[in-house]
Amino acid sequence: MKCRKCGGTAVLELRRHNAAFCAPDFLDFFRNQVREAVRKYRMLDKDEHVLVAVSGGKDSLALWDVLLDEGYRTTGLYLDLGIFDYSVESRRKCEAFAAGRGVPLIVASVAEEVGGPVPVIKEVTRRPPCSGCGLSKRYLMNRVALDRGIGVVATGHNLDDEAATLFGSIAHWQTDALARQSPALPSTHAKLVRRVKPLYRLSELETSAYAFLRRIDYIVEECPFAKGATSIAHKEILNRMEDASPGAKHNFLFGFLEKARAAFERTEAVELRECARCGQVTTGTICAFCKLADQVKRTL
Ligand code: Q46
Ligand code: ZN
Repeated sequence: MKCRKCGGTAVLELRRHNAAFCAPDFLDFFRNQVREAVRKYRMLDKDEHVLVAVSGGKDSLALWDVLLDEGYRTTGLYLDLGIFDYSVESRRKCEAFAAGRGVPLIVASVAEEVGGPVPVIKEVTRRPPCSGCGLSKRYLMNRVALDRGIGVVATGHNLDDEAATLFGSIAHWQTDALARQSPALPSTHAKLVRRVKPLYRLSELETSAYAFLRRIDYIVEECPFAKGATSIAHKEILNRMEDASPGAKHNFLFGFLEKARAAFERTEAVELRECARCGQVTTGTICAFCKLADQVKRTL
């Protein structure tokens, strides 16, 4: 196998691109894909301060690594979900990464903010753990960014994540979710920061290869609650499609973004208000996060 760019020995074959790369040229390819994502969706300004949400996994740490390499001013945000050893270990990975690069890392604890960690939220609400966890993550990312005067949060969602989310939304025809599915979500209220996903063009395999070649020490284990999550089942279906026809995942996601997404965009604006309790944005009187925190505190 020869590198498509330099003709040297390739270390990685990317079937969907019908190409193989040596290590330096793969890293170049990877960075170019991130640059292209940022350019196409005008995700970030060069001198802008970026809050990078890190979980300790390969994707988010690879994202932080590329953004630092590209010269962005970044601060990491680790949300401690309180999920047993998984959270202890993943926090360690983020702290070690930040210390190694000499970059700031903010740690916020779900248990402190909500009144209980994710496993307790799951018991109290009797809902799937990812429901309370996802809600808390979205809320805290936005609030921490606002509190620090940072206008944009970057997350490590990759092509596989985005394609699986799209698959799930289509399977249930969740038109609101389809309207929101985008590599870059603009701010629609003074208290909502922008959200961007600069890795949306890169597959899970590619982020793993990048993290490996850059010697990033990340947590390999998945969150214990990820097992049995429907998103994993959707990823498996998409992987089978990809095996049979390389590029299928890419075509599925990119075809939607380019040809179909606009059809789901809402015409009438949703009225956004400020939560009577915490001041964050909501469509009701009290936001979903404050309601969740109330429920947890009442039960404990
Ligand atoms: S951390 Fe939280 Fe994920 Fe674990 S509980 Fe679900 S949402 S799976 S990315
Ligand atoms: Zn609130």
